[in-house]
Amino acid sequence: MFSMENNRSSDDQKIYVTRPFLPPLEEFMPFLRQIWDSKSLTNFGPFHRQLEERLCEYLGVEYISLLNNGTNALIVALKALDVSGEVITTPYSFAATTHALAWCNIKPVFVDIDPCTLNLDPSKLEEVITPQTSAILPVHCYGNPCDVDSIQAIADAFNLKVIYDAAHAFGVKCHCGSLLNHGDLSVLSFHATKVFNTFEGGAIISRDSKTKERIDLLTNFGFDHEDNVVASGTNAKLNEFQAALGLLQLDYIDQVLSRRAEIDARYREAIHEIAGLTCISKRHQEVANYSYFPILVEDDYPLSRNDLCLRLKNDGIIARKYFFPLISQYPVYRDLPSASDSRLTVSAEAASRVLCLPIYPELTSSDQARVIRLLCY
Ligand code: T4K
Repeated sequence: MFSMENNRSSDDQKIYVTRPFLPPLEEFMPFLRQIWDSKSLTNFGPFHRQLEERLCEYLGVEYISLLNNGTNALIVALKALDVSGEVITTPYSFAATTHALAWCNIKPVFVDIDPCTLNLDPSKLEEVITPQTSAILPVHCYGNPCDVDSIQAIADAFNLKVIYDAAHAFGVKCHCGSLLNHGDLSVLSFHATKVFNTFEGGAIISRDSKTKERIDLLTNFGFDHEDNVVASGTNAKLNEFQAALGLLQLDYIDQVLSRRAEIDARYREAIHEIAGLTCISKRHQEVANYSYFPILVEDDYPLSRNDLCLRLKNDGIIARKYFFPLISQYPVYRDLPSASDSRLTVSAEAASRVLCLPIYPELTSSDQARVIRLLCY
């Protein structure tokens, strides 16, 4: 069997927060040959359609649309549902979550997070809803499910749409099956740094065929057929090279996830013994994807978070502060009334303490031991 641990080039001594998984190159060559022979390169070609079918089956969802990245997928999702006015979202995420709103001329309204899951706190949603609020944009941060039932109950009560930024949540299952079936739409990222990658890529999961059709149309300039443009769409299509890579990646996804699970378990065991470091709890989760390994550096740890990050860096270990700074602290958003630090204390605390440790299938056991040794004091 193909060994994940031996797939790393020997001259690369650095340990990164993540490394993309790539299947053996020779297995990709027949796909390339087919693309070369058919000259079908993009615009919903045969590999694109096959990948949609296989992903629906693998993820346990009914409709999926493939796009060229997760950010465009968020923007298209917002456009597809005609979201406007104000949208409630989390400041504790990657820039793309809020930037997607800004690109649609929507005002972000930041709400604080739950201290256990680091996801949007449903108990704080109601107080910020105004007549202008049209949707909620929560993030399943690190692949940990949001409290989807509470969020849906509020959305139903106030007639709001829910679009989940599920960029980290490929393959995650909650109490009732695929997490991606919650809300009106869920958005995935297939970026190189993600559990499942197509170099760049993304997807939108929808609940009915009409919505999928609208998403596909918006992804392709708004064409409904060659003589008719019915909406001001964009070009956000995934090409055949990337779709083919996705098909091959799917053959390895179970191996990728089980190697990630081993690494996750080993970190948890080790960190349990280290005073001052805590792991994020896995609530609301039946099947995890181990997409990140965040730890929180507490006051009783001998180093600050930044000093621990530096200590690792000095040894060639590139951990990352996902997500510091908060999006609400970016100069472009910090003047919004909802961005005030006093309203976002849990988020600020998490952002000041979090450090994501290296986790990826080719992280060797000895490299992981090196990381753990440096955490111990
Ligand atoms: N929503 C959420 C919640 C997200 O986290 C993201 C993306 C999005 C939406 C948007 O989805 P996309 O539009 O990206 O599909 C990275 C990724 O670029 C970004 O996709 C991701 N979230 C974010 C959390 O992380 P950076 O700027 O930290 O990536 P970078 O280039 O520093 O890479 C991190 C490490 O990964 C490097 O130190 C080494 C390794 N790496 C990276 C790349 C790109 C490789 O080994 N090879 C590579 O090709 O943002």
